[in-house]
Amino acid sequence: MASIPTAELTEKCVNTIRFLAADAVQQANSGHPGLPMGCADLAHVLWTRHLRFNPREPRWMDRDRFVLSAGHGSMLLYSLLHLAGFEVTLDDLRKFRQLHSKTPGHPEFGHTPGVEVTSGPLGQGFANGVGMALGQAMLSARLGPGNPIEDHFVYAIVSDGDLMEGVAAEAASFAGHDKLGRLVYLYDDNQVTIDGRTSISFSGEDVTKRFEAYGWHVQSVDGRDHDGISRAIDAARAELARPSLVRVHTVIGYGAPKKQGTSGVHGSPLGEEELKAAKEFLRWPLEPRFLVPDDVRAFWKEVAAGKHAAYDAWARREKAWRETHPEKAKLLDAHLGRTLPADLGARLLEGSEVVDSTRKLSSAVINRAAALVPSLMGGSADLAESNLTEIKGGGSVAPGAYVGRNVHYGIREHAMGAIANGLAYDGLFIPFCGTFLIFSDYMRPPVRLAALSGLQVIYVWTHDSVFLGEDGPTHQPVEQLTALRAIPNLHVVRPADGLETAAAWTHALTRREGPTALVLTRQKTGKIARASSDPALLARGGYVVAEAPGAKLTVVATGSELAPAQEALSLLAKKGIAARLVSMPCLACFEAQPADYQRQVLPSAHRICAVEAARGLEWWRHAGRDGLVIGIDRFGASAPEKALAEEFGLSPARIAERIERWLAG
Ligand SMILES: Cc1ncc(C[n+]2csc(CCOP(=O)(O)OP(=O)(O)O)c2C)c(N)n1
Repeated sequence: MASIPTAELTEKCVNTIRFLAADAVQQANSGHPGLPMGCADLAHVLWTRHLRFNPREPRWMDRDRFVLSAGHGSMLLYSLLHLAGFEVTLDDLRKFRQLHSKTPGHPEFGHTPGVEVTSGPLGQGFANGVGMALGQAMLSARLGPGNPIEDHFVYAIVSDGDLMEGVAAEAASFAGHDKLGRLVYLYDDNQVTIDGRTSISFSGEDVTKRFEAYGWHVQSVDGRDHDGISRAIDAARAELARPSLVRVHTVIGYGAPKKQGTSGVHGSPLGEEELKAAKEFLRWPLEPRFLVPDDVRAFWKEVAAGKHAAYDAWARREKAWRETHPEKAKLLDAHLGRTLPADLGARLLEGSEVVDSTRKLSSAVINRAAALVPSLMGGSADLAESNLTEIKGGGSVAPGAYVGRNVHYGIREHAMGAIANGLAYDGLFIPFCGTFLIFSDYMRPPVRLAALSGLQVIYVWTHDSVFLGEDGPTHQPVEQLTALRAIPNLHVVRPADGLETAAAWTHALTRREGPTALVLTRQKTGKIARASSDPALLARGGYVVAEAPGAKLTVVATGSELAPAQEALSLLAKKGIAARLVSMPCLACFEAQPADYQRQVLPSAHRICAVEAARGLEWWRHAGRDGLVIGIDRFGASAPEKALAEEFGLSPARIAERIERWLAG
């Protein structure tokens, strides 16, 4: 570690962070200078005295994770990355918030070296960090003492907004229950948000008592007291049985004489006059902008040298550990690579000819996959019994005992999604998580972020239509499929039978560049008579199940509607109406196919009808103006499955009737 610099140099280092941020926001004429200016002290202490990182190897497996949950303060992170020697240049800082720059408005994972998570939607980063700490605890438990990922901590800067969001409450409750002691969260307790002081909306609760009640270890410290901050971090790290929150009392926009401590430093530049006044107040040269004084550079060089030495020592320990633990080393590599067997698809297909609900068929696939993929881990939001997500024999993750493969998220869908993202950001596990499809609405923010950030997360969403039956419209998804398919880079897969369920899981396990949602039935689905069960065909997202000579009509269906659609086509055939049947378990995968394949499946000369027990707006772009979408455009009803099929016109006879009427009209 670097020696602690003189008070004068320390002040210079902190002001460097402040004014890199303020200058960048001024230049971009947009952004938030307040948080970086207020948090510069605590960030300086954390990054120079505590955080383990290696700019030459930003993804070093045992680095400390740093999450800027309050992503609007992104210039704080970019300034630190620059000073610490990550591939973020002064020029990159000058291009803050510009098109294709490395320094977008909010941190984006995969875009800037050293950025651990995409943050900005408040509360998400808080919960992501919990996922990272969970992953660390789980993998470390599997590898045993002395392993090469056992030392790191997850640090975050969280703000008033983060703590007001419900997702943070869910995640904090989960972390407290599971005793995730390697979490060290620094709360930027500045009592200001956009609309003014927190007294207008956040005064009724005592954050310290709330977090203590969750089972956290809570401390308070002055935001300009470097030694105090450092001691609080030491104490937080020493408390391994409880997550830690350090309330750091800061002044937002510190140094800006007129605006500090007010929401005026939020969401817009200081302005030339106030920027000048701030520089004068803190005795900082007015020019040049983006100034990094030589002695500050030299200090950070020394810091980096200390970090590199720590890394080198770790690398030697890792090498020795690998030699003495060859089996564990293999397991570690299977996690690091999220390794899959070459014949995964074929192995998952075994036994897939059984007819059952797709959730039950999925359960069988999960358990086959779990035996083949060590990094696969599961969990559900208190619906494992209904989602059938349990990895049998995998054991439960419990407070202080992390070796299991099944996480009990409790009834915390929002945090579950965000924790799964944390696991996926780290890339040490392939997490899947389950709930009812209707409650995907409770998970939507992290699902969107998983898609945006290209994370491999698998959602097991069961009870996927009105056909879940008697629970009625509160539990019956109608518009969810349409809404989910609108999220770019989310693959929504709704398999029809065992074969498609196995193929769906193969897709989800193989696909690394984004999340995959498996949408599964509660009820048994019918048997499909198919021309081919070639896995390569299934992987195309949409394919012809049955041709019909001379047909001018193609009927597309998904999931539980495929079998009744096939029956409906038999009824129509008896009346001399020939129609081809197409299954389209994954619309996004199909739309990524070459145009000629798409035309082969949905010929332009054909009339197109889509059948799906859902809102179905997206099917119109394939059905066209003279097409037909047999879907559901109102909320469901509480009734047995059969009655619902009649009521919503989705029994084979009603489907046939509707198609006939449409053709006649
Ligand atoms: C979920 C969500 N809602 C709203 C916003 C818009 N927003 C950005 S910053 C902010 C308030 C910030 O207050 P605080 O978290 O205390 O940060 P500070 O004022 O300390 O910078 C809001 C509402 C957001 N980013 N995320």
